[in-house]
Amino acid sequence: MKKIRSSEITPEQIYLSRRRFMVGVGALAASAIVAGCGIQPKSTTAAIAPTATSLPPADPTAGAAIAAATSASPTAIPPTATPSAPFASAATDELGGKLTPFDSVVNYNNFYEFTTKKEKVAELAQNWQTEPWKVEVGGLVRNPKTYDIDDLRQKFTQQERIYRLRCVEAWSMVIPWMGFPLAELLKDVEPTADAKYVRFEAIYDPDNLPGQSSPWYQWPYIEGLRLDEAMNDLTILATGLYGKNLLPQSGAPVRLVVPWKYGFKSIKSIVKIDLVDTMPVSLWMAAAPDEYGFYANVNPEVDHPRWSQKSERRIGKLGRQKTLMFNGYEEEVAGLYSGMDLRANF
Ligand SMILES: Nc1nc2c(c(=O)[nH]1)N[C@H]1C(S)=C(S)[C@@H](COP(=O)(O)O)O[C@H]1N2
Ligand SMILES: [Mo]
Repeated sequence: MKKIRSSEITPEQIYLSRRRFMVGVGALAASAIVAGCGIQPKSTTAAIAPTATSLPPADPTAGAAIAAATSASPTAIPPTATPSAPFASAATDELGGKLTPFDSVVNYNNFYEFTTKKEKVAELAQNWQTEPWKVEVGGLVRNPKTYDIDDLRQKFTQQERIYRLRCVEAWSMVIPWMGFPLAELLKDVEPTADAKYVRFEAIYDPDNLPGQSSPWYQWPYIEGLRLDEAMNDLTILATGLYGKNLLPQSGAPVRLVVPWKYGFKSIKSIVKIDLVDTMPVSLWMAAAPDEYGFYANVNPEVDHPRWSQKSERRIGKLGRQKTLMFNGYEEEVAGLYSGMDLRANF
């Protein structure tokens, strides 16, 4: 299916504003117009269901995780956590994908610091204390800084952006995030000319994070981006979703969101960000280097060694839909990879 450029089908005003953070009712009403154009990707009948999770083959819980993935409706929603009013039913992403219901977003999670069972994360994480919280930003910068979570919320204007999240396990959601461009934080610390990559480190707290007793992974969770990827306008640090601060299961109090890459790049509960000159080794690269590369760009043409990446299951919808190159963000990010072999650099 040829992707219809949103510039062809949306009023100019929406086109121009669609990549900005959207705040409040006006912006969401505007997105509803896009939904009316009916440009949601068609589902495909030739879908190949993944037969395993992203876990390294040795992990004994892999089968259980995929069984859980297909089972019943979510539970354990904290009563105080209902979404705020502007997020009424009609909002969509720019390709017409409906928002994934809040209850699903906060009850179907990958957060291996707690458990590999997606339906159990919310319950296990519900009393985890994520404040006070500090994020240390340093490495190859002129101006290293430690930010309190409140600094991050106040110094950088918090706005909203609706993104698709595509897990490497071939399921996806549409989530209205709240946050700010990572580029703003990086400019604040002033990377030196030697800085080529950004390395992210999540919290290490084995007393309170039961999954960190698992010998299958090297904790803490680490991720990385090339500096130009990190500076891209789509890359955000998220502090909330559905207009509320992040709940623990979503990576409170601050996480990365890189919408054109598989979900595992979007590291949760970050405590440290370093500018570095060599490519960081992520937790997933260390765990299974043949299955998880550094780039992890969503790419329907490059299968996972154990399953197809051509289609995906949108949480809350029946059937499957085609996976789009760079998760649908090709216009914005393809230029970052021109001349690169995306099979070799998977
Ligand atoms: N610290 C940390 N971050 C993480 C993970 C994790 O296990 N630990 N899982 C990743 C994976 S595989 C996905 S798909 C997304 C899931 O985000 P969500 O639960 O908010 O949908 O978080 C990513 N970030
Ligand atoms: Mo994932």
